[in-house]
Amino acid sequence: MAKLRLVLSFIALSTLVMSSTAAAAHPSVVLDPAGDIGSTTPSYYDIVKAKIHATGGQSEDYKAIVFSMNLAVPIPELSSDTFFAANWLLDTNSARPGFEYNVIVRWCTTVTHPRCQPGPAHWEGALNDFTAGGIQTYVSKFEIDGDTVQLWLDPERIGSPSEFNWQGATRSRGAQPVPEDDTDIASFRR
Ligand SMILES: [Ca+2]
Repeated sequence: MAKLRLVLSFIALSTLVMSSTAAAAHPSVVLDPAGDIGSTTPSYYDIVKAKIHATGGQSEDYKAIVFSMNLAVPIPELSSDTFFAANWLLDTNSARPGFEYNVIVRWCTTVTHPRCQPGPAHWEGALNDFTAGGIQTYVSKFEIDGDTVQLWLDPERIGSPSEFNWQGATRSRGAQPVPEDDTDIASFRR
């Protein structure tokens, strides 16, 4: 009887380990050095870590791909003439050159970025689809908390890829050709 209990608890433990692995769903993390930005660039543009992971693997209650970024310092209160963007550039189609999507969390006005939503300076989430001529749509679920920026995206909005390569970047101007900081290319699989 003692032996049977042991076997049963082993099965229970294995099940637990397996389900927690499934819930983790292959997070893709890339670390970036602090202090690798221009000397006059504020430190909140300095990426120290960027990550992509999937949620909803077990319950399917809310299935999302979560994009997050950690900056060297907390983002302070920003003025209306400041532009800040966290970008996650996605290469979902290796047969097509360049990135297919840009996932964006930004602080903007229509003055600092022509495609920003109208009104006073604000945070917004956006998705740029380069495969559709750069069509931009907005993303409603995002969060800025101190030095951390996060956005939750429905995978269907980027063609439900099971894997892709990606790169994190920060920008201080809309469509800034050379970002203030960027990460190495990483791979995500869900
Ligand atoms: Ca950095």
